[in-house]
Amino acid sequence: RDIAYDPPPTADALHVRAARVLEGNWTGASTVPSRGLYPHQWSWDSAFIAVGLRHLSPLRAQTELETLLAAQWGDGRIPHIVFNPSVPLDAYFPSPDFWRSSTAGRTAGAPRTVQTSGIVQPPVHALAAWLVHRADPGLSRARGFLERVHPRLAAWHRYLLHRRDLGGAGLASVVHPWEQGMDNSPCWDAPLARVAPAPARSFRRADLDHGAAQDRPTDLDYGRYVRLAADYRDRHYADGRSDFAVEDPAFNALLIASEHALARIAHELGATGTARHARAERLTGALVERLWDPAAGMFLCRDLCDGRPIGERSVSGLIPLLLPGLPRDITTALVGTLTGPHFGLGRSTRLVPSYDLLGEAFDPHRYWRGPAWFNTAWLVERGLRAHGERDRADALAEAVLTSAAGSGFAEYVDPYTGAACGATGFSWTAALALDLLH
Ligand code: 9YW
Repeated sequence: RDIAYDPPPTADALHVRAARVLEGNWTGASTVPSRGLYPHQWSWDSAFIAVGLRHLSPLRAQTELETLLAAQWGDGRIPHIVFNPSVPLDAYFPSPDFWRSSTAGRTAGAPRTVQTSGIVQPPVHALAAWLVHRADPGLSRARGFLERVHPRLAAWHRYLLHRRDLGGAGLASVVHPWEQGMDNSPCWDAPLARVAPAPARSFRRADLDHGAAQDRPTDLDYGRYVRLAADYRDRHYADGRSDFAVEDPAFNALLIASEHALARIAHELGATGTARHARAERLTGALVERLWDPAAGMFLCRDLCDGRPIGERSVSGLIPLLLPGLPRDITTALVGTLTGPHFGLGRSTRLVPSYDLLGEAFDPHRYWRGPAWFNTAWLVERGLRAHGERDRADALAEAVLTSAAGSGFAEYVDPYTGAACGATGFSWTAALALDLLH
């Protein structure tokens, strides 16, 4: 090895290392979140990945989103997983033979040629598509990228705003913890307690082959995830009454941010986009009306089964900071909560913990019950910047870069120490660090 021409990898700049992670996780048409743990295509992962990929290859970023959208169902839903047929069935649970999309999902219009899950994930896609377009508008126009994705993104939002308005107030609901993306958040403890778990012997968790059990959801959590997903499948993925139905602040804030992005996409394609911007503003009003909690100084989830707010503080309730149309008193309160004792940003923590530092269920290592994640940090960073909190945004961006690099692009980190948890070489960590470098 000639040191002058082949320096050791640790000496490489952050962007080279991040690019290498994304290169290694690219399958030819999309990117896996993590080679070992998550070997298929995940919906909101792909959106975040595209946001970073646009700096390396706008073409690959467009392809990432196009591959996902090609698996869209006839009713408009974008499935949370698109399965790679060349990966063995036992590499990930629940596998295609659990979801049975092409048969159980037929009435909802599941595709015939590709296998998918039947639940969804947060709608970050229109926002990602707009950012990807902006990275290289010439290429985007030459390929007709926005023309092709626009109708699919519009159908996706229509699905969420109609079939998933289970509370009747205009907001979209999630019917499974995996849909909101923060699987074992303490917010789900109370609503999940009503769900009879599937027996642990009835399935085999593949995630434990790759992750430490104490950093992952428990077997009891998994039993309930399996029960809810199997019941939904057995109802042929029809939307309506469900044992688990929650209005979540982050899910809806991302829908609103994406609605604004869709307005910009429509405008680029020659429409005015005014109606979409107006709808986004109406949804922002509904979000405040339904989920803002002045005493907590943040947004809370609402459990539709009993109609009550869920009294747990999750990072989800800070993500609406992303929205341009929030009243000033709310953004001020959100920044206060973010930097106060419950989340400690800039005081005891450098990245945003996923859950209340003072909460009874707080655990700095267990998945979405305390650790800091990079996608939520990226969203909060955008929110801070959008509302003029430049110094705080700069500090958070810097913390993302140092923690991403220092942890080997970990899936999540201890919010106090930045120590790596879960998988390393994680795609959205690399992608979003790349985005913050630009
Ligand atoms: C699962 C892929 C997904 C993320 C989720 C995260 C986890 C577990 O991994 O889900 O089996 O789907 O909670 O947000 O999209 O990275």
